[in-house]
Amino acid sequence: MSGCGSGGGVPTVKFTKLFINGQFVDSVSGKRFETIDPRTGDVIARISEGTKDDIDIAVKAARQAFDLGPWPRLSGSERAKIMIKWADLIDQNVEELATLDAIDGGKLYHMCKTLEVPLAASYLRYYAGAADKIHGEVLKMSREFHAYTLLEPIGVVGHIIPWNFPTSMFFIKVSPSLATGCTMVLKPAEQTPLSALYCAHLAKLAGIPDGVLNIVPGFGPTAGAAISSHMDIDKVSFTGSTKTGREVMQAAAKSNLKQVSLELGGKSPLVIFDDADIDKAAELALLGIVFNKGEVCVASSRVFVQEGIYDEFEKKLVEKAKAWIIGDPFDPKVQQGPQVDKKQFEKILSYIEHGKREGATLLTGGKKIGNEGYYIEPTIFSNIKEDMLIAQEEIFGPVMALKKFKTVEEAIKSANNTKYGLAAGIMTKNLDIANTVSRSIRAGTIWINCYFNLDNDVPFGGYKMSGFGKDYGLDALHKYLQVKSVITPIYNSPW
Ligand code: TXE
Repeated sequence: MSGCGSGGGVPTVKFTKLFINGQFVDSVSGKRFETIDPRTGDVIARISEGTKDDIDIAVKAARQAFDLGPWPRLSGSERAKIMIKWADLIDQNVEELATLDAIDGGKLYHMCKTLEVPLAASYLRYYAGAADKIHGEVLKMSREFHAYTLLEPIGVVGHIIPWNFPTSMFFIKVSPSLATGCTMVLKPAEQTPLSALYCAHLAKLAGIPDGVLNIVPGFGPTAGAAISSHMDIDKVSFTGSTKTGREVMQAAAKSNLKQVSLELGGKSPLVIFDDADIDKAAELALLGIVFNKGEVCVASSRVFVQEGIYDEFEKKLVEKAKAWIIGDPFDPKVQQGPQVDKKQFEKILSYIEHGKREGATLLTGGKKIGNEGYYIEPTIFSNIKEDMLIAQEEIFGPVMALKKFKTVEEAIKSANNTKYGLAAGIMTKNLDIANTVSRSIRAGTIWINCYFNLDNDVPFGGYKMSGFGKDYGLDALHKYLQVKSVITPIYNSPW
């Protein structure tokens, strides 16, 4: 580790203030909040706390930058040049950013350094590549008129993001909105504000004009709610819980009817058929629930296994879960760090207690580890009933609900037995089953014989109560664009 100056201890944090109009500034109230190291519960830094007054100032800066500033008026390729410079700076600062996310969010340092932070830079480059290819259509009208459409940036965007993937989530929101020429105010989650502020510093170095990107750390009911109810924000792009997503949408409706896109929770099924490779299936099922300590919206928290391989699968899954290495996320041997904070830690433990009380069989795990920090064992429940809380609610921790099934029809019914529809996995070598099941599950992403694989070009987002509006891919650009139709007569018409 380097840069932030940590050897796994508490780093010196360079940026702790709000970033508004290109400057790091104190909040209007002067208040600060503590961000916590989940390995120990110790304070890492005290961060300026943004509230409604700060959001108002940030929105003014973003509005000015949109109405009068260069960003929306630059050509796509000029915007792209600056975005690519920012991506290069992300790559050059990969260790600092990985350190900040690891210490702030309990995430594996090595995973952040080799995967998440480089992916963040790749989002910037992907959307930089799209910035000069955003155009409308020429339309043929029925009479002697012709029309064309312009795709215009929607204006000032409010991004509200969660804590589970702080750097990559930041860029999956910011990159397409920058490419379209929007300006923005982003509120990082209160648990993980450090990397967002560091990225703001790099944005300034890259040449993102003042006011285009404003970062206001703070809490949901104050700073977050001020974004969703603001009269001068044109669009809110939110990732977080279904409960808060509903509040964001209500606030948008009650204020200026700003457009809303929501990427919300999930209870994603992984369905494993008799012909699947049992070893691979057990490995994938475990990874599906313990990757990033289960703090993943697409975690495979419900696993359905066909009866012919169930017993062997269960045995292998439990063996693998017992061998999973939990500990300090800076240790390269460790596979799972602490949960993000005390609130999530207690929430997960209470779901585990609920599962036991409801009568599910605890196959392995179920306990916290040690007396310091927020570590939880990979936990697997079998013999679940589908109406149990642990089979219905998003736990957002390393807790799996496992169930045996007999037929394809039963598997489809079980997979769809949830209010969510974010993702699903299928494991089979049978093409007919793969095709039938992938078309029958109501979810935005289906993985066949793989899990978690996302890519820049592949749209991602929910069905049902997992939200609407896609991140990733060219689809994401359309969240930040609006279509204007321009109509003109071909020759001088009397009307
Ligand atoms: O989420 P919130 P929390 C799920 C997961 C987790 C649960 C609670 O199940 O256990 O949500 O986590 C901001 N107006 N997911 O409490 O509240 C908040 O400050 C506007 C799934 O952290 O949704 C943060 O920036 N904003 C998810 C962001 O919303 C508000 C990722 C997310 O917080 C607000 C995270 C309000 N009234 C949690 N209240 C996923 N889809 O990946 C809070 N916020």
